[in-house]
Amino acid sequence: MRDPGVDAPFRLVTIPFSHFCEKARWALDRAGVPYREDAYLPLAHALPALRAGGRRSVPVLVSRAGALGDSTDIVRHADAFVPSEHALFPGGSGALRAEIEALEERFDRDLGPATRRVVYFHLLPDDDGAFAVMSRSFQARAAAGAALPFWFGRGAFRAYFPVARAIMRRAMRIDAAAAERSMGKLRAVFDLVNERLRDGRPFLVGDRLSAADLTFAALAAPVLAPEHHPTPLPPPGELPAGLRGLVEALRGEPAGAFVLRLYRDHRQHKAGLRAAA
Ligand SMILES: N[C@@H](CCC(=O)N[C@@H](CS)C(=O)NCC(=O)O)C(=O)O
Repeated sequence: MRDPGVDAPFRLVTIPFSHFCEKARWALDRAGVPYREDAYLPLAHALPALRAGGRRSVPVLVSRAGALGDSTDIVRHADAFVPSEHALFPGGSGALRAEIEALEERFDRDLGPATRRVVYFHLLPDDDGAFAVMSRSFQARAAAGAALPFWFGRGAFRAYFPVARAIMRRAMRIDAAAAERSMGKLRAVFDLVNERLRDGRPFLVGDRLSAADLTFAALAAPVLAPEHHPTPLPPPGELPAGLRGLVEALRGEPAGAFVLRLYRDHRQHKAGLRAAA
């Protein structure tokens, strides 16, 4: 397990179950960059994110050199720590790199907000279930060394949860009409990825894992519940019926199977590529 000590040169401000945070975390873990995760609840994250030098959103990566407040910038930064043959962005300005950047951008813009809204739409009505999922993600990150808010205890989080839930619903426009629009965007991105994978290629671009693969997997994970995720959703059988049906259907598509494979085969680097190289 990585050393999450207070002396770690990097600090990552997160909401532990956020998929944009997972995207950044995956790139950092893979690169073997030592960081301490500071995990916050939605809404409670905004002030620490701003104070850290980012915007209101997480992830924010803080180092002595400054702050990076966007997951794509963090992935690029992590890439500087890995040998070039393992880089998520190939060097130079070739066609391969442009293709990876275009896909990453599309996933960030369309897929990330869509999966978030669709999952919250299904999960939030079940007060106890939603609380259990979020609470478990904090515990999973704490077990991996993350620092939790000082007031994080079962009682305090439970009391705060309905307030957070109501504000999340309003801030992210989580209602049936918006969820339906998001399903359309999700569908279009899955169609694009299914089409790309149709020829049996192992990765979306080129012959090794790239930022396009990692971004697709991290941002699609909330609708696929990969077993090897560091803050896993419950298995499909324990999810609300609407979400269970969606997870099962998407897992049956090439794009869904691809994400489960990436999590199984590429998310478990304990020591990081830098140490392994
Ligand atoms: N473009 C940003 C998006 C990050 C993002 O949407 N983060 C969400 C959590 S999944 C967030 O912090 N939302 C709360 C807010 O914006 O106040 C990135 O790639 O880092």
